[in-house]
Amino acid sequence: MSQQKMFNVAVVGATGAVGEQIIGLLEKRDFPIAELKLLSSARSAGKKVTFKGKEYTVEEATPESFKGVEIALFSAGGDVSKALAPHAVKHGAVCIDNTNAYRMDPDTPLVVPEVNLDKVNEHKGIIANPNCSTIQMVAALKPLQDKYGISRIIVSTYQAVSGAGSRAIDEMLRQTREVLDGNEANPDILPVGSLPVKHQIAFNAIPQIDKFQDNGYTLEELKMVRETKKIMDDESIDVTATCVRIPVVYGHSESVYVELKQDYELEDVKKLLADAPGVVLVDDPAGQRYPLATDAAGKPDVFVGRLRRDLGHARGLNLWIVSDNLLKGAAWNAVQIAEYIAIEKP
Ligand code: NAP
Ligand code: 3JN
Repeated sequence: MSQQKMFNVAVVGATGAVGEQIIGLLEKRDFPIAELKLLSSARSAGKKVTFKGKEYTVEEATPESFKGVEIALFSAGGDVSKALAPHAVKHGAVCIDNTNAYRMDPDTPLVVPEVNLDKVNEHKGIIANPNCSTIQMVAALKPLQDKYGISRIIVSTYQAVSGAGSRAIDEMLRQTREVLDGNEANPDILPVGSLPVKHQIAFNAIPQIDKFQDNGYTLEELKMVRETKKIMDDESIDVTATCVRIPVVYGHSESVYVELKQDYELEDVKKLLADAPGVVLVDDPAGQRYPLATDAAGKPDVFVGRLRRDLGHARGLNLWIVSDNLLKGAAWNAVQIAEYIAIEKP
């Protein structure tokens, strides 16, 4: 048997909510790393991070940081990816980008391994990781698309604050304490939008994730629409989304209605999902068991339940889909792609 090659790996955004999860997974999965570079902005440069018992010093990310880097995992926002990923590619690295920067670029594969892993082989230096809300939905719907075809998807999300970064987690916890103490919530971070208008997230639901677009949808909603069509490789699927932030720390939940192209039996759909890679079926109304964010947190899987036929449309199906937004929704999906490149790729 040939020896596993070891890779020089860079994590850009290493001090962030997603970056920390990426580092944790690289350690847990014993990723074949020769040298590891942990990169951030100048703010966190000098910070110490322990990886496999060894202390690493976080460095400021610059175009020169990528000399000798073979795999670079980016989660420092779209502007950083746009500014630095081309330099990483020039230095010979394959970039796995967690941001919106390249997702809809026709030359960049947008990959969810359970759906379209083969697209990785078409990359020209950058592979995009989809938005967290898209990843968990398409991972669960892919087996249905393959067996029955999908004509329409209507999704409403219930998204955890960790999706908006570590400052949003702190904000939600702080506000909760303030409100319980009888004080004002003093919102400061959410929603992340184009205006300085902020709303209370503690004990609330905010129907805005990312900036509003001219058509009345938010960018998060349009990401779901566009990315779903690209990953499922079918522009004809009608997708509409409403994305809502709720006061949960980890785990996005989604109410998803799909219209299938062919008739289905509910029991067949359950079996299909129970057997699907990366998907766990939790669907036991009699036992009051269904996917919950608190159960999904910390796990790599996509949990699906509450399966029921639509009462008006015979080929309509309702599902409840839950996953840890920082794991399958970001870090784990990226590390799965990195493992394919480093270990499995022919
Ligand atoms: P976060 O907790 O706020 O962390 C941001 C990270 O980016 C920090 O490490 C920060 O370093 C670094 N950074 C900021 N500006 C930088 C710069 N100019 N140069 C280099 N590094 C810089 O945010 P997060 O939740 O981890 O999310 C980070 C990004 O990942 C998001 O903006 C988004 O694009 C992407 N994301 C994707 C998904 C998904 O759905 N796949 C989900 C969440 C996030 P400092 O410590 O120095 O500030
Ligand atoms: O809000 C969430 O739950 C997911 C957020 C994702 C996100 C946050 C800031 C910038 C993204 C993303 O992955 O689409 C971006 C971005 O890259 O534009």
